Amino acid sequence: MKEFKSVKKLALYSVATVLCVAGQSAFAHTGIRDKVTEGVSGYNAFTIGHGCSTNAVAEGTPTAHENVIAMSAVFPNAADPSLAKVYQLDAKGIQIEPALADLSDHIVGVTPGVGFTKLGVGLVTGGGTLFANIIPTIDATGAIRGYHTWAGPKPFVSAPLEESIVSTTGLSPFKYGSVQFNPKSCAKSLKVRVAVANWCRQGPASKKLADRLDVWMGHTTAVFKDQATMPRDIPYNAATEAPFWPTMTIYRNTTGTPATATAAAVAANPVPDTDANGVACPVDAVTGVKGFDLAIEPADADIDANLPIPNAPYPMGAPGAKYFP
Ligand SMILES: [Cu+2]
Repeated sequence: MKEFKSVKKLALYSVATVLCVAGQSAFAHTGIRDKVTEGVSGYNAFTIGHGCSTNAVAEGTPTAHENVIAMSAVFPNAADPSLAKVYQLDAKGIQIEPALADLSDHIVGVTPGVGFTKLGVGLVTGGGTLFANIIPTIDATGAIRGYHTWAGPKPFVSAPLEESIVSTTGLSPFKYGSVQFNPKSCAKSLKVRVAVANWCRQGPASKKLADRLDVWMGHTTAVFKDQATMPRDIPYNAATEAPFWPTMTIYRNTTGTPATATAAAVAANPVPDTDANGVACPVDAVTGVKGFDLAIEPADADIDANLPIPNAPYPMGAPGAKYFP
């Protein structure tokens, strides 16, 4: 099944896997390239740092990775707030229960009872996409909730992300909108967690193989329940540690931005002493930094509905047999 790897190739793999262990960020597990600042829209990308392998070998052990042949993503930007989970994080990044109902206290333009539609996700369908074939996931409101993208042969022929030849990083780009923190919110950042799946094998025959896909999110769901395909074999305990998610962190612009030759100055939006309800914003005892971090992630029902690549003709879905489940 797995071809023989030369010593030279193994050396390359060990460089990649060392990076994996070191950071869980750049060039490691699938992540998101850039952190962003509030009030700024732009282009970002998922970083596909390596292909699929089984969790039976610990991350960091030199091993062959299967080529990535398809990828899908689900953003936490549904209009229905029950399709996302919003958490305040403690100083160690641990999510505080219960989850918040929505982001209306913290993000400008988000109204109570409505989801994070302000994220402004947009599609990039040409000019350096990961694969030639890409279809957006569009909800009833016309919003882009994520996308599915795959290597040919249909309808356009394109190559997989070659991991069996040399360790490499693929970039799958997307657009994001301008997000503004409410001046009366204590939040100093918002971690936008995105569910991502990289497929390396296609069709029902691959279902028993642990290297058929990598699912990049913090926990299993009813559909994505195989721990061997998750970031690691042991489930995260959300009460004691921060789970791994591909994350785009949006930082509050607490200091403001001076004018440049091409842009006007941006006023500071400092974390206030107290929030809209008169509750004091927390100050970190060690760093003296005021405010807390928030995280938003797609809920299980949203992930299970939109992360699998549907079996339908282009442009409604990927051609051929279902990739997963
Ligand atoms: Cu990794």
